[in-house]
Amino acid sequence: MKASAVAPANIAFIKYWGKKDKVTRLPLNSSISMNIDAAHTTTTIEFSDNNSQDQIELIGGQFSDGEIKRIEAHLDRVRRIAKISHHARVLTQNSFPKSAGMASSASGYAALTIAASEALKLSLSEKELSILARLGSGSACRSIPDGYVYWVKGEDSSSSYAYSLHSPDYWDLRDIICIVEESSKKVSSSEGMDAIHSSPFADVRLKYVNQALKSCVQALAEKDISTLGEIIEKDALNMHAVMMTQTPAILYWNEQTIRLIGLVRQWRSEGLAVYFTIDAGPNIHLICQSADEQSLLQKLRPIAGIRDVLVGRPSSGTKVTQKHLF
Ligand code: 2P0
Repeated sequence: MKASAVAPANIAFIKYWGKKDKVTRLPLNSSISMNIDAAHTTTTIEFSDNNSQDQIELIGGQFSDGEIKRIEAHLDRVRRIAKISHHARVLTQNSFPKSAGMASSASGYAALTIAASEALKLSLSEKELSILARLGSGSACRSIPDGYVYWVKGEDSSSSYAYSLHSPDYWDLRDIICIVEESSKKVSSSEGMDAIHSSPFADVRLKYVNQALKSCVQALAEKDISTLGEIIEKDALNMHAVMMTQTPAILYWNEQTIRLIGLVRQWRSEGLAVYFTIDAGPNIHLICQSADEQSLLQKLRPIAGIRDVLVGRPSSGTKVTQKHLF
């Protein structure tokens, strides 16, 4: 009853912000993302009747008590499906340091879901695995299928899951992640998105997003970088406008974030097809085609205030691995 899995992080082109149901993490809107290889999580799990309690550890870091409780609740979901009561030993490693300010819940819950299902030989379909991962963390459902992914919001828990729109080698896009702050975020995305309806713009976002999803699917189908890039930027700004106008207001950006937004616009006016997106933190993701990667990296090199740069390539989804962490 032991298995390991490797899961990619994902970057959303159309964002998930807000839940219809907190318990089942049913989103208010569908979302679209790309799995990225630069940031991934490996998890090994072993269920055994020798364990008197779950033992959950992070290599090179420490889970908070709240994080441990949330992981145990996810193990309980898997145990209920398998109809067992064995406790588990779980060891997890992120390819990126916690200090990189990267979200790890998507890759974390995707890896945990696939490793646990494999260890218990649950024989779940990709759709069922995506649903199960979603119950751990919403965005984790998008890290299960390969490449470019659509998370359909669904009507209820059994119809809200993610599927692959395109394989990772369909289009060689890049997500150049500029780390501008290394501390973890002040307001967690779970906490932040629960207050979405306190923004007067929440309903405006939820109306606009349906057309944005359609346009994004079409731009991906046509491999149209300028249309796709504009949709990605517009959606990030739309989501941040909601965040900034919630009560309490959330401003995830810092001065480097704003500086880089300006530079992206300048570089674009000079002919470089680069676009930005920003998640629930100050780090900025630059989206471009592989042919522009080197010129972009060269432009980023002299900029003070960027602590680290990760180059994300499109990746497959979560896979079982034979490389166990213990
Ligand atoms: C996204 N985020 O679509 C958006 C953009 C953050 C900003 O999905 O409460 O950690 O675990 O379901 O999955 C982060 O949200 O939230 C997220 P929970 P999650 O990538």
